[in-house]
Amino acid sequence: MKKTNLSEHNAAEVPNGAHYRIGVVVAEWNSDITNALAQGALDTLLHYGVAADNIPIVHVPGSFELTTGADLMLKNDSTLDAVICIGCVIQGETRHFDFICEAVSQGLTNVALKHEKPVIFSLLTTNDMQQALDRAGGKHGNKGVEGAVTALKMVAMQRQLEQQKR
Ligand code: RBF
Repeated sequence: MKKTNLSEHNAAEVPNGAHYRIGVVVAEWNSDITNALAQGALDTLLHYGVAADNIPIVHVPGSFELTTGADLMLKNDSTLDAVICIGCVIQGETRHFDFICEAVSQGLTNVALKHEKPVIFSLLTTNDMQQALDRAGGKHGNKGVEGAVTALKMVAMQRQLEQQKR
């Protein structure tokens, strides 16, 4: 599947989230972008039936801290089914781009494996601010929407596997 728009998805394939509890960690760096991504994720989770009370949200200073934020959320709330991590790193504006992107992608993978829960990478890694705007509700959709749909699908997948366990 190749998508041209991050918000694009087949609603019929998205599980109902009425009994799911999904945390969201939002980085404050580039907050105009990350708040738009968080709103996209929140609206999508609500749309697919997740109760507002079952969407705890925490903020961390920057994308580098998403790993710790996700780890602490999962450690302190065993009822969480998944965590969506939202950030925006812009290459033209940071020499740390490669370090941060590498650390976050590796870090979130480790957190997911440690807690055995889906941890979703909703991190925009763009060359410039315009590319970020295009993916935070602009012409390429909203990566927060994609993250929410991914979380719902992953929780359903995990529950299905657990039910079929033998
Ligand atoms: N955090 C982001 O989420 N996006 C960025 O584009 C970003 N650029 C940074 C550039 C520099 C030079 C530094 C020092 C930090 C940057 N951070 C950024 C913050 C980083 O994720 C983290 O919060 C801080 O390094 C503190 O650990």
